[in-house]
Amino acid sequence: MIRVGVIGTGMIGQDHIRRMTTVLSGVRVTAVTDVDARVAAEVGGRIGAAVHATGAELIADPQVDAVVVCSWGPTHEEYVLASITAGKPVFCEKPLATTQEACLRIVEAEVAHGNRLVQVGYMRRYDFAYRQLKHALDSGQIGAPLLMHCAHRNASVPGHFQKEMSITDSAVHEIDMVRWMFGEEIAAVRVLVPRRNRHGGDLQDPLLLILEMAGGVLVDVEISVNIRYGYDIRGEIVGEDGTVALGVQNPIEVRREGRAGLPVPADWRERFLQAYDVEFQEWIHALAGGGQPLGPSSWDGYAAAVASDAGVEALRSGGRVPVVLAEQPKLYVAEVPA
Ligand code: NAD
Ligand code: ISE
Repeated sequence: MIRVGVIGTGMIGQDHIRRMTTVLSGVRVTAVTDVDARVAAEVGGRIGAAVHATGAELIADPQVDAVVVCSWGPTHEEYVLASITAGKPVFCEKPLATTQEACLRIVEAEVAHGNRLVQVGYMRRYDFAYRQLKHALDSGQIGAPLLMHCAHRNASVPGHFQKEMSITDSAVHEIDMVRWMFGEEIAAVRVLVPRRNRHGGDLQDPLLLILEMAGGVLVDVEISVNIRYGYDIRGEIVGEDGTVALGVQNPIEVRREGRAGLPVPADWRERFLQAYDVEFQEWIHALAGGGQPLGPSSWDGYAAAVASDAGVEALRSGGRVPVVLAEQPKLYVAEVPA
């Protein structure tokens, strides 16, 4: 039984606590903390977990074997580094940290530790449909890939969402996904800016990212954060001999009042429900018996941060921004990209 402490009991923190408490096996949430002490006490009380005043206290708790970080992005570095110092495995929600420099400090700390402790929450790698897409690509049935078209549409975003976050918070999922899908790094990023959606207030919404893969595949990503009708994630790969796309995700069709329709998920919790379950169950299995995490690593978190920083720079400059990575430490060589 892996005993987990959760830092940050907001939206995704509570969702991961629910799955670790009521869905998955081999895991127990023994401690929680949040800067909002009221919400931490409420969540901890509900599941009978210890409620700590700080993340540092939670990481030091002998009843915590592994840490899950679900607080805001700018706080991730501190908690991931503290977990590495304590020698405890840490699952960190994306992004690993909000700057590439911070991600590199995490990589260096893990390399100094000597073995993998960190996994980053890039859950699309665990989604059944994305796994099928990758399987179809790898089997060669559509031939060599040329292009990928993606759309990442959020119904709405919170008031504190800033225009760069369309890249650093949302498109970062496609950035990680394409590295995994094509098994190669992103070479450069461009951002095109269409007419602004009137529902987006001051946000520049939507955006179109163009990712150039090292091998020449071009990926376009529409990022919309005020699409209103629901949460819609799309992907289609164009190959020399055919195409393969994410299919319709919903298992039911509703017919009423002369129309047939497919319900659209409200948000990421609904669309990626099973992906998060698989992601966490595989993480727990990997840790059981003292093993290392096998999912997205701190190197993946760093590589995604470099490409997302390039995207932010491309948004500001309007130009093509190359993605230049540090030398990859041996610790990660065998596994990245898959
Ligand atoms: P949220 O605002 O609902 O929750 C974050 C919680 O962290 C809040 O309760 C806040 O009080 C707490 N917090 C902030 N600073 C803290 C600190 N220093 N120590 C302890 N607690 C602190 O946000 P959310 O939507 O749950 O997002 C949290 C993280 O999860 C973000 O990094 C976000 O990018 C990521 N996320 C990932 C996915 C995914 O699909 N993988 C989806 C949503 C969010
Ligand atoms: C959110 O933080 C997530 O990670 C979701 O998966 C993503 O779709 C959304 O755009 C982000 O804001």
